[in-house]
Amino acid sequence: MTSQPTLPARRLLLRNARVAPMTTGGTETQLAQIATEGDTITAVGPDVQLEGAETFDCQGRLVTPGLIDCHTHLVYGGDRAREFELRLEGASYEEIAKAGGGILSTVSHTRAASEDALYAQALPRLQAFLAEGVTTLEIKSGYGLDIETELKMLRVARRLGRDHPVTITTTFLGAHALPPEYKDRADDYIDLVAGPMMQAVADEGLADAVDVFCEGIGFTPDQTRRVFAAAKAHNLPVKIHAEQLSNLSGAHLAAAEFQALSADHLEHLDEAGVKAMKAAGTVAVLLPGAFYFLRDTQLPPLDLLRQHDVPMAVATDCNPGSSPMNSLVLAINMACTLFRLTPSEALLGVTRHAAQALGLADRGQIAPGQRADLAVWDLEDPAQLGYRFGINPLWKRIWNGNL
Ligand code: DI6
Ligand code: FE
Repeated sequence: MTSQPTLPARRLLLRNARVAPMTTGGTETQLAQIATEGDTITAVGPDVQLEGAETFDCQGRLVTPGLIDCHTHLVYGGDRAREFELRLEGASYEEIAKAGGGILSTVSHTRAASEDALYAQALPRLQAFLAEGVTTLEIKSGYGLDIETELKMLRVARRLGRDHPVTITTTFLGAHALPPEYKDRADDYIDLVAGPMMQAVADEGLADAVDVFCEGIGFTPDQTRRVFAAAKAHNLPVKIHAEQLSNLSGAHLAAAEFQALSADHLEHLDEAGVKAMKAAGTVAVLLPGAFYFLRDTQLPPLDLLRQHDVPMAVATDCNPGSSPMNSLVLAINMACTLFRLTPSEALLGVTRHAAQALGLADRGQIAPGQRADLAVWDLEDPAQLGYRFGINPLWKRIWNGNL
């Protein structure tokens, strides 16, 4: 997230913008003018004017905050199409992982790739997100699992952010899987992750947060705790992959003990976990793409999350194994069709709540003081955003006050 390109300050007045209310209540929109100065929204309302501004007529089109994808593994080497075939022949995601495929197959491709090659492979994926109105995107490491390759992945992510009109945030996910050289020595590997690996990441300022895959095929709650304690010592906020395939109460641990920004996946989350998340302000990040692609049948506990008023974000989980999806607009559709989110819940999920899942208070809403990151859609109603799929409804994208 550091070192954004500094672009010249600019005054922009978006006229006749159809603005969604951004509450869970409804989808009723209002026509408004939006003024931006430099990188900031300065006024929103029916009568707003801005002297000397470049004026831009939205002609009644829907304007939302720029979309935020708060959970991706966008940087990786190779693909896993062969594994997809194996799953179609009956193998499960967990069986493939246990046989040394899965994440570890991507690890060998990522280790073998140069920094430039990784960058080149990630580029079309990033461009697909930008073309659909994404203005902030999180990228995790976790396909290196050694110091050198974890740093390489995070450097590529930072470089993508420096070179493109988007805010990239980075998350260190050294505890994603056990690398082959540490077979049967998971605790030793956690020593490396929580010790020298995290130190190296922190020394270069390469991570904005720390994540752990807490799962039967990942790491135990105790191992997770050790990584999070180290993150805390480095002043890095934490996030967790939890309750995706089983319930290890990882979300509870992350929320209650470490005030996690978010707990992600959550198909097997129970009420104790939901309550702990509410108490800590931890966002529930829903990943319908992984649910879809793994043909999961266990739904996250949506009614409990609603009942306890836990903010819900929606993200792609863009990764080569469980969610090779490069469209946050499609994730909105899947959140509605598969998880029965309302269109306004889904919109909040890719804006305000996604910002909260990244610990960013300066974006995700159309309001004075927020960053001038906006998406103008060739649509009139927020419900249309999640309704049609396979066509890109973006009309214009504004990042940092620039069209
Ligand atoms: N859960 C996921 O959905 C991704 N990582 C994780 O911990 C999948 C990673 C992969 O299969 O490559
Ligand atoms: Fe993930």
